[in-house]
Amino acid sequence: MPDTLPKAALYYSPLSVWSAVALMTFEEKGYAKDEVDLRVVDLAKGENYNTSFLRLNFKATVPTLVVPLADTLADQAHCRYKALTETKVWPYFISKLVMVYQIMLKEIVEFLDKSRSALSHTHTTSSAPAPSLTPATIAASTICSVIIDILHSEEANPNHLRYVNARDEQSLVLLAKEVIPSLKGKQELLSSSLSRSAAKEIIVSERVKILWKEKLDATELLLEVLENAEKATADLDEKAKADRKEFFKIAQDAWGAHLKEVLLTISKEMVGLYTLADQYSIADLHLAGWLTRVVKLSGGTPEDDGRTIVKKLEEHIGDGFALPKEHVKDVARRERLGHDREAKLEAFWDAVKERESWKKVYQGGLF
Ligand SMILES: N[C@@H](CCC(=O)N[C@@H](CS)C(=O)NCC(=O)O)C(=O)O
Repeated sequence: MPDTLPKAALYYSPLSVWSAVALMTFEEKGYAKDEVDLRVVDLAKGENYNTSFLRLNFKATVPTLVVPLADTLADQAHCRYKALTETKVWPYFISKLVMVYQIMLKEIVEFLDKSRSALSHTHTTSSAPAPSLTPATIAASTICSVIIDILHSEEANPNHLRYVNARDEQSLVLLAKEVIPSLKGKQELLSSSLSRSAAKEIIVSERVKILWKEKLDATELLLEVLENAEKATADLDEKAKADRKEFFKIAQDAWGAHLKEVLLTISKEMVGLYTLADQYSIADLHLAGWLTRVVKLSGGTPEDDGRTIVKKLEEHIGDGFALPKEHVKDVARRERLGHDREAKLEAFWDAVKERESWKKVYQGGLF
């Protein structure tokens, strides 16, 4: 066999929520470092909109996992790859590279789970255990799907929550400082790509131009509001005033009714401690990444325990919101932490923080 066996490549961004989920899955499944090429896509520079990346994943999102197809090793002129572009099942555009192949829609997390098991270590150089993360029964699998679907719904969108994490003038100033640099990077890439295509320096399809234009418009709309953040509302012209009002309304909905509903549903569906009680599953990987982002946006720190993050989260949502308090069975931690876990997400946070996969991905801080 050639010593340059094609490897899977994970295109990811170090501060992206859903990339974190893919990285944690690698850890949980015990893959060795040399089993995947990690390739950084700098979202703050808009690298995900470069034509080379769009050829892999037209939705321009990370994580994107490019995996060699089974017959890559056959004696053929061209290597065959497919791109898995979702951390959950979702209809996706298949890249040009693989268009000729009939590809099953498989999500990255499930793919990574199934590709390494106790029985099949065929493509692995690691001897670490490979626990199954996929539930064994229909009932458990339904609970996992419900949780994963909610976390990937528009109401729960962790990136949206980040960009609208300001419901008053003071927090708008802080938000602007934090996100303007990356929005500008994206704006620069998108507008220069459009100009180069207009000047025929690069030839791209109509579909790519439409994507660039749509993303540029959305980025500029947000920038308009954020670049005015330092001004008091009274000093804004009528249009800027109306845009700010609209922004606060969207932020209020996202951090109010929408997030409350998401949190209540998660709390209802989870068995607790993890989604399926003691088994750490694919749903927990999604939840670990999502919750970490929401905790970070609510002012949480890596040192906070479950009790503290729930308090911070409830206060950040405001309006007297409280997660349902119910006894969660977690005898070991009760003894160690000295108190019972009350909310399911409190118990989940305390448990997930102790996992090597979480520690490794978030060792530099929450994001
Ligand atoms: N549905 C996709 C969503 C992936 C996604 O939204 N990724 C974000 C980073 S966490 C992204 O790539 N955003 C592109 C951008 O900001 O331009 C999945 O589940 O993987």
